[in-house]
Amino acid sequence: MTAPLSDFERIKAASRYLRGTLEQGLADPVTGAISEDDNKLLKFHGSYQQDDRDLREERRKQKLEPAFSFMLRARLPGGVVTPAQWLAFDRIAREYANGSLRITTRQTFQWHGVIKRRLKPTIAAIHHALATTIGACGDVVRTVVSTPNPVESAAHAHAYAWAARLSEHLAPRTRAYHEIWLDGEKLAGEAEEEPLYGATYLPRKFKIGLAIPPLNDIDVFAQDLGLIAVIEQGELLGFNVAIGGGMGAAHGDPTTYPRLGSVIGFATPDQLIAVAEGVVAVQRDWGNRSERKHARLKYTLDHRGLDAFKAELEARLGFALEPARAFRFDHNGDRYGWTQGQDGRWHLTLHIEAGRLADVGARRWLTGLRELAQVHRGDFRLTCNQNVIVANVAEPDRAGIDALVREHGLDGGERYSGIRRHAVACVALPTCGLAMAESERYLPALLPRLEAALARHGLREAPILLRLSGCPNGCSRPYLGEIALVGRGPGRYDLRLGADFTGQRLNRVYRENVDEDAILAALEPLFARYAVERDEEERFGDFLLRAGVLEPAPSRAIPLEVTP
Ligand code: SRM
Ligand code: SF4
Repeated sequence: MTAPLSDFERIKAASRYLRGTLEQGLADPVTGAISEDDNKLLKFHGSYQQDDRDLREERRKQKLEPAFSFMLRARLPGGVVTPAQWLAFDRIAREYANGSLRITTRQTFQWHGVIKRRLKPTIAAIHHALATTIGACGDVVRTVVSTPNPVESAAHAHAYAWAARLSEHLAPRTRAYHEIWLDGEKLAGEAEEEPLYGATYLPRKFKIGLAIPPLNDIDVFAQDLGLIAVIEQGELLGFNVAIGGGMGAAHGDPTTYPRLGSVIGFATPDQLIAVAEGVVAVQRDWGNRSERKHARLKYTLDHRGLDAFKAELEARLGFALEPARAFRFDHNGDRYGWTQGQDGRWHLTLHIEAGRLADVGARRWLTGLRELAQVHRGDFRLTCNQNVIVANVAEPDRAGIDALVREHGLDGGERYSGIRRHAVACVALPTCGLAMAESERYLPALLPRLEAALARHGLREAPILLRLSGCPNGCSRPYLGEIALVGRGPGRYDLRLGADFTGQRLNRVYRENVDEDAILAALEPLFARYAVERDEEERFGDFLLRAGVLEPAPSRAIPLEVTP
């Protein structure tokens, strides 16, 4: 007997291509919220209803409804933003949202704290800035990420062009977005078509990312579909195709787990769109629509078998993928400071702690970036490590940019400790409804303590990937952190250790459900050993395995790694 479809599938099917009763809900002045069903549809439009969790208890006591507001997420393929867009996004942050712009781990912007009656003008303002929020969330292909690689200009151009093409090709086609938010002409839903998605879209979210070795700054193996560019003498030969990556898991439920993508072959550029569409289509048809917690592509693969999935894909494509080509990643994370591209233009990577651009006390980063956008003549690139690159700067403009960066205290990246330079934290409290513990707000307190411990062992400069998540959903990709904290409850985390520095090995739990003192107590002796026993250039995660601190994991997750 086949399992019944999940309630979410019913809502999608009845929604008339994502319309539901959103318009009526938005117009209802009695509440700051919308209905539960519409909430699910709203995600496809790039927004989540949230409430300020810091105020929940107080408002409950006062018999008030929660302080509802909405988070909006832009769909910005490859994370490229023009200065004009930056200024528009900054204005939206100050006029419609909570005064901050949040760079996400998928190189786009989020706005938090938009109240219901401002949702429509906010989305219209994003649209006028030539951007969109459609498909930034929901059961569709989300924003396609690509390496913002500032050095190899031609390679970046390839990666960005493909990210934009894939994102456009795989975007939802419904006119509902225009009708609801942009006063577009009303269509009868029945007349509409979603050629790829159909009326019920995908079983679950779907993520695509492009990496250019040796840099794995997007965590290509965490994507449902990861594409690894193969470039020889400046020519893009094609992409190795990795499928089934994903981070999300639930505490205490071994049927959910993080998984690294498996490399299934190589596609030439002229095959790429068909291959991407094919993978999405097989997942659309084979993915689990009864149990959302098992609906991601990674579970489809483990349930049906990688070989069966590949055979189905190739049968639909009408050709076989070529064998995977050699590739090698040697690092993750961003390089701070100025770099010069092959085309002679300059690029400045700025470190933005947890991706939050706001003016708080003496730290006026929102203003700083606004002033940069007012004079900058190139573009900006957001990174999957929540940083920003002031890209394509001509030599004579560098001094002016430097002055603004210094004036606003945005020049820390190069001076920071190794662990601070490589720290990523998800949003968590107070906006994330799923957070079990603090993350973004905890990072500033945790980092100095970790830095002090590292400094005691002469490890201030050691580049260690630190990932913090407020729950096991893994929005900071914590299972790929050399050190990671995954929230369990207020002030308590699983301490996970032992991923590598290239995003190709998952970490594992070292201490379960512990507080900060226990975390630091567990790490200090490991830092001490690392300081004296490591091999030259050996990374912390690799050391922990070689030294026998961690057992090598027999993992379904290790990708087929191909090295030259
Ligand atoms: Fe995420 C859900 C924030 C990247 C896995 N994620 C959420 C929600 C929307 C909470 C919710 O469902 O109510 C969070 C909103 C918090 C807030 O207040 O803003 C949220 N996720 C984020 C962001 C903003 C984290 C950040 O600090 O930057 C990232 C936005 C990315 C973007 O621009 O699209 C973000 N989320 C990720 C990533 C990393 C990635 O994709 O590279 C992952 C792990 C990769 C993956 O998808 O497997 C991730 N988010 C999840 C999951 C677990 C999915 C799963 O398969 O189990 C959830 C929960 C869910 O979908 O049910 C989730
Ligand atoms: Fe929220 Fe959990 Fe994602 Fe952090 S990892 S943003 S707490 S869903």
